[in-house]
Amino acid sequence: MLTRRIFLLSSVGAMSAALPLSITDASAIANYRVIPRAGTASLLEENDAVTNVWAYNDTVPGPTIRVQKGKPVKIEVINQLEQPTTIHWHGIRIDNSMDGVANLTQEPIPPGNSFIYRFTPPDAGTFWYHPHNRTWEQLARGLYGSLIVEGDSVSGEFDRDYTIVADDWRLQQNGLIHEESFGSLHDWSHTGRLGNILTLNGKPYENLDVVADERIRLRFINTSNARTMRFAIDRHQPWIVALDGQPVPPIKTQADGVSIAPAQRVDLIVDVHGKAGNKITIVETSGAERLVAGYLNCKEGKTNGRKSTPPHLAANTVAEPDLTSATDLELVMSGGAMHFLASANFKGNEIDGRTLARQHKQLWAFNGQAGMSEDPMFAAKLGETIKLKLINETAWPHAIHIHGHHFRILNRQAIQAQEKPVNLKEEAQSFRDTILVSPDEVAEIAFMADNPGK
Ligand SMILES: [Cu+2]
Repeated sequence: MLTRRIFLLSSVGAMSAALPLSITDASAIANYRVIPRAGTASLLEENDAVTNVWAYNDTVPGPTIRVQKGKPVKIEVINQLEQPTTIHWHGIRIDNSMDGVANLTQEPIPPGNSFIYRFTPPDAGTFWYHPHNRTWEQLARGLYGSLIVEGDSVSGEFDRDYTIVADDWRLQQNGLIHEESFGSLHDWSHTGRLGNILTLNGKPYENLDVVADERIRLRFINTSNARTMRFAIDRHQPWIVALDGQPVPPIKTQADGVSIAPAQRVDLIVDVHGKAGNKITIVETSGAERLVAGYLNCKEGKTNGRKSTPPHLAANTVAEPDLTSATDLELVMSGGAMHFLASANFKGNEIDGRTLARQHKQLWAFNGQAGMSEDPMFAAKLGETIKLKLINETAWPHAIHIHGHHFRILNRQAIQAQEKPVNLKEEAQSFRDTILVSPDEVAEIAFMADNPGK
């Protein structure tokens, strides 16, 4: 009964508890309060076990933060976890002090303490938020939510606007989160923490109401730790209209859908074909088996019956990199299973790979450096264009994300045959904040360093 949305790892069993979220409306500033704490969620099917989670405001995903482009936001975070935490606002080109990276841009928020984040989102689009302290655990336990910045479309352009937050959870047979594997060196040295249970918006099967002939916007967000997912709408060929919150000219998706690496977002426009009573499946197609993840349920209703290509979303103002004066840099990724590090620099000393793994839990290196370096790996002047060659010498795909900036992808080489192309055509026309670099791939990105900080 569970098999349709279970990834091939093992299986499990679940249910839910959602408290109202606290949003207070002030005059000019959008005010939110976000409380991370332990709770439960119904990730499995009716009458199955409840799952122990950590959640923002007791819901998985956390509350949708919906704000306006160019309008200030204030978000109070009250940490009711037993661990220090922070929140990172992924994809928001934000003041560095508000970026939420523990021990780099702020001290982590201790248990029982609070922190106020203030920012003014410069871009309209689909973003998300999550902890940036022990992310490998806090994210996997359920701490994430969507952050929608409005202002890229006019009202009435789409009949509905749905956000679909996709996650894979690693659950045991009894429905509880598999805790023993947190920090597992095996996961860390291979492809990361993969889950076995897929949820959309924290539900076993998401059900979204639509009317036949409607034009709907679906904002997909991949909040999993490590799994690149691929989504398709059965018998439909949607348009991609934005990647990582930045608009692209509408491009039809491939027949098997659209690929979304961890932390990436894809906005789709779907013109719904169907009759009242039809259930249109949302399928996950990255594996050998198509997993049914949810449904668009066709209802009776009036339609606008649009047939044309959808309009472009309104562009954001992102500084174009100046390739004529760019500084060329390289980021070489090494280590991990299959190509373990011979040695790397760690906290100022060259240490052999075996000791790095056993004593320091360090398995990977950027440019021969394991963990964070004392000094910056690179420095840029304000307004300087950086051309960064991402060289993946490992046997594993890596999603690389630049904070506080969006970049152009200039080129990609040597994609292995078994890897499906990651929306190459669309990527070439977009700014992104996260790029999936496949094993043995070299990808070149460029951005203007216009947002000071670490
Ligand atoms: Cu980010």
